Amino acid sequence: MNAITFDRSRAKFPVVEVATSHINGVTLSAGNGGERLPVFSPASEDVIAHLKEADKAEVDAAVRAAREAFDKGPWPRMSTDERKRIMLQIKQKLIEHGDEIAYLETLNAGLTNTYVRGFHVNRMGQNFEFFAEVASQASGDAYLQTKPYLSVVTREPIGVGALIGPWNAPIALCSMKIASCIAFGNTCVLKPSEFTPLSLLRVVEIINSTDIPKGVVNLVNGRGQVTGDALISHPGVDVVSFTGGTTTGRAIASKAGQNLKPVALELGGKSANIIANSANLERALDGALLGIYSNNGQQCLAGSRILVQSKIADEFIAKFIERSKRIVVGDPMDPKTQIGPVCYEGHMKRVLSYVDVAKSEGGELLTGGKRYAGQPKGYYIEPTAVIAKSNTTRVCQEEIFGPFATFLKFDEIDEAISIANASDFGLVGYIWSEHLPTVMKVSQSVRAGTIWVNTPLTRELRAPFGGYKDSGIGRDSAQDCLMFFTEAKTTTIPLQDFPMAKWGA
Ligand code: TXE
Repeated sequence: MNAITFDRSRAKFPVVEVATSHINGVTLSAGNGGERLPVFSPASEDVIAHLKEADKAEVDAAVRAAREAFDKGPWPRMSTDERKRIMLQIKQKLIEHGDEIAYLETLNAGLTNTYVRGFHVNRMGQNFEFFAEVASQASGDAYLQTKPYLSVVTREPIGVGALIGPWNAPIALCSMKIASCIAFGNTCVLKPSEFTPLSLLRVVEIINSTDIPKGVVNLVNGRGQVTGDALISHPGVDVVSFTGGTTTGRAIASKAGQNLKPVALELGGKSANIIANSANLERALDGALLGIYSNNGQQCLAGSRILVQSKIADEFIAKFIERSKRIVVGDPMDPKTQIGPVCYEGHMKRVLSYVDVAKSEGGELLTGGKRYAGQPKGYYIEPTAVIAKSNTTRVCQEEIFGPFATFLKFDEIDEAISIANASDFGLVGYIWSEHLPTVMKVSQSVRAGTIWVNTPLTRELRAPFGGYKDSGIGRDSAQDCLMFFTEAKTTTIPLQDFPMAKWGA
């Protein structure tokens, strides 16, 4: 097998040499100087570009542009129908550039092109349409109970959003943040992950090629400790929305707390995927494989703790191993590939380190556990599964965030529920069973923000999505995003004159 290589002159779509910031409708020129970081292709380990890190002054310029667009610009003041027209224009342009955006996403994040083009690009477009609709349907409240007053509650945009995104699904997750923030009349500064700056820089350029006023959507590139920290600490920011790891989430929430800024955190998970004796085994198997291995195993909502009931456990695990071995790992640009490389070298090493952790805890490696040998370079990992000794082990408690499944067996459903809940996380829970009382018991007892019954990974945009416990604070949904990205204002008007004390008369 020949190594995959990156040749800029033969790239399918243009790839910037230096990814900079995009402020007030303009992508900054790279110029000289500044901190520059290499940007890698996880498929080939080639340096495909560099990132010029935004320092404090550059972040300040981006926040000032967003502030100006919010305080004085037309966006918060325009009619909702006009904003909706522009949001739909954004959707159309992003879809038109879908091949280019998907190419950059695959090149930089290692997600398979088939998955990104077929799913994430459409989701990105849908996010703009969905939140345009939400904003256009939003309404306030009126209270007439206290006579002679009419009190009207309206929702006003909150201001400038600092949006911090991760590397595991950059366009799908960050487009949701941008769309849900700006739909209600806010402006924003997005900071993508320093590992994956390429697709989102292009997305923000395309957004700014529509009729959207300048300064509404800005982007700064750089590391979390530098650019991210400058952004969330900036006094011109009104609200912080973050998706990423729990440790970083804690730091961001503390900082936002000091500045009294509302914060939404979508963090990690270690979700239990419960397969009961009463499951449709074939469907549960399909679902368990997708639940842990899709998106190269890097997703917060993965079903990463697979709990199988004893009567079916041996058969189920044997079939899971057999299928895992036949999954196509390889070049993420190849339409046949099912699992591409994980995003960066340090992450690959971290994921693989859990194989030794599992063994040292008395677990057994069932399949995989190594770098995939079919590619001479790149951060590929064989689809991996272990069976753990108990739920207290690290492989059952820590988010591994790669193509790495951990199995446990259980006897009674109550035991599975206890195991599911014995976790610091609470993002999602899965139950596979054809027996309604079992389904209802699990869905009512597992402490997680979303329960998937006989289905994997189904996001209903209208319904809340977010975590209990260390999986986060806040929810994404039509209503939750409206509440988060707007302030409530009560205006009270007497409907007739009323007696007033005449002080000093
Ligand atoms: O994420 P970080 P990391 C989990 C997953 C993964 C682990 C660590 O388990 O292995 O987190 O990943 C920015 N101020 N998830 O370390 O640090 C950073 O630049 C402001 C779950 O790569 O959370 C990037 O843009 N910003 C997950 C973003 O935070 C800061 C998705 C995410 O990076 C910052 C990703 C700071 N002090 C990882 N420090 C999910 N929920 O889907 C970092 N950042």
